[in-house]
Amino acid sequence: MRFSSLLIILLILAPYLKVNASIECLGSAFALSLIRDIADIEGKGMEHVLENFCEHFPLEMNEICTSYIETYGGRIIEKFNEVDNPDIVAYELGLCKNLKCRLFPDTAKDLKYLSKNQNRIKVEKCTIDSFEKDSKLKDSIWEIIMSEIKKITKKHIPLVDLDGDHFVTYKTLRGSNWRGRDCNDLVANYRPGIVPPSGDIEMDSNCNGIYGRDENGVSYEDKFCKDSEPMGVLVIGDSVGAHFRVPPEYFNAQQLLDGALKESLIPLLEMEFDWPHKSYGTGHDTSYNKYCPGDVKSIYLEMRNINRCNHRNYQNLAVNGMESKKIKDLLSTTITKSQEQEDYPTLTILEIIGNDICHSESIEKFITNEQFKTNIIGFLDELDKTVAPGSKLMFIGMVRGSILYDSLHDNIHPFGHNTTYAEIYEYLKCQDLSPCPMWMTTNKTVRDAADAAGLRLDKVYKEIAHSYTPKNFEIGYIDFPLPDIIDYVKKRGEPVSDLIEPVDGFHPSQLGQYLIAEMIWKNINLKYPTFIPKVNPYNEEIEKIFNDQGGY
Ligand SMILES: *[C@@H]1O[C@H](CO)[C@@H](O)[C@H](O)[C@H]1NC(C)=O
Ligand SMILES: *[C@@H]1O[C@H](CO)[C@@H](O)[C@H](O)[C@H]1NC(C)=O
Ligand SMILES: [Ca+2]
Ligand SMILES: [Ca+2]
Repeated sequence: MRFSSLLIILLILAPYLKVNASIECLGSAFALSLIRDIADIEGKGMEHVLENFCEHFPLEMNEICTSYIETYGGRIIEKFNEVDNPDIVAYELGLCKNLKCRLFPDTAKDLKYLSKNQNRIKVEKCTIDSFEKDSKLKDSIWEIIMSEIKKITKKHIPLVDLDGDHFVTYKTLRGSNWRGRDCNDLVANYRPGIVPPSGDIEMDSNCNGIYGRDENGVSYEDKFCKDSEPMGVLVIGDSVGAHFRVPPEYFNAQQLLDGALKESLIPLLEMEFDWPHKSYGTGHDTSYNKYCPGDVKSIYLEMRNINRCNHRNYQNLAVNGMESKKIKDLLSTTITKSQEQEDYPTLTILEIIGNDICHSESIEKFITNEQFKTNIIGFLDELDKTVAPGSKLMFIGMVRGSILYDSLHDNIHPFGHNTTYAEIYEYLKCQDLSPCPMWMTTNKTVRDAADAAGLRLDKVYKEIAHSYTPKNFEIGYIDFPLPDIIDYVKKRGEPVSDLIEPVDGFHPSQLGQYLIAEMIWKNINLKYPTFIPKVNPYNEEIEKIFNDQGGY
């Protein structure tokens, strides 16, 4: 049996949204549905469920959870005696301001209740800003969680960074899962990506694990790396680049009771629900993780295969919801080229495949070519001041997002209750909470118009790639390889839905990420062979002497 989780929708939407009345309503309806489902499974009554409910959440959330249950518990039990539908209970508790947007079907009991109370119950759409706190609670659970997420994610740089070089020794909180692990967190210029100032004879300065000298006194950095054309990978992107994923385990009763939420929620919050260490751009963590299983392949790993001197030279600056007008700011969170510090060149991937289109108010108001061009050029000007000479930049085109609807609309969402993706998309739109109303919609006119806008912006990229002449890098363009990877899984007889994250019905899955890496790498080699440095003939020797080069 499957059921929903209290935080689930919040989790999906947190990176995109402000706290408002809709999210309170949505979260409450899901929470109530969870309570009802547990009661069904356990058969010990609602009171028993409420008493133990907060145990399923991380300790850090115990206080908030308990105060919620104390405030609403009695009324929840009372209302569930009268109706079955969580939407109606949430409304009657004052957590939803109207009953227009409905996720759950009515039973006969619900219909009778609705007709009896029809004069009182409002069904018109509420306005977004009519959010009112329950006076009995200090803050709403949503506000607290959102403010925690904001604290962590505001600047997208590591939380504690002793030398302020943006590279650190812990993994989460924008740490080494995002940018290669620092090998000296006390010296600002010792970090991944630098040209070692004195051959790393004494110690490793660029964190690639290569240092010391051979029996003839020649520095290993000089011998193995100096003339090997080292190159780092920099990902400037959106939630696809960051690899956003909410584990579907959160919807499974047994796994939830086994502690799925309890053990994974806090670390995942610290990661902004992203998995950059398993992403197509900067993936490097090939260890098994039950909350994100599947093989890892990435542009970084390919660059490291070519040349082991590139070990740990990756930076993932992608941010969920990123769009063209904000990409320039991302560069301020990376290292800047300075006179004293020479860096190796970088292969930058610019991948913002849809938020410029998703966030449009209507199909008449898509971003114009001129605006998009201004945004991209603004970024390029900044990039030219940031990367070392000899760098490369690869534009990745826009997604034709209608493929999401075409592949998923009739499938049942992991949330269960016989709810299809099409119904979830429409429900989110009704609540004004859809992360991408232009593609997550049953309206084909809108989906097609969004595809056309993407095609138009791809042309702008191509034009810029031709006409813009930076000092420090060359520009290439390749399409977002979704059609290629769809072909690939179809040929293997697998469902296209395997490529998409089950919970949000929107982002590429681990398999999707893997195949995106494979296709992007293939296409760069095919169309821009000069962008890829040569293979380092010393790779085997490096491996022999330095093993895993310090790992990650
Ligand atoms: C699920 O919904 C469909 C369409 O509304 C219906 O035909 C089907 O019987 C439902 N299945 C279950 C198990 O409720
Ligand atoms: C679909 O969207 C278009 C454009 O916004 C609109 O004109 C049309 O009425 C919509 N169709 C439906 C069935 O809602
Ligand atoms: Ca540091
Ligand atoms: Ca080194």
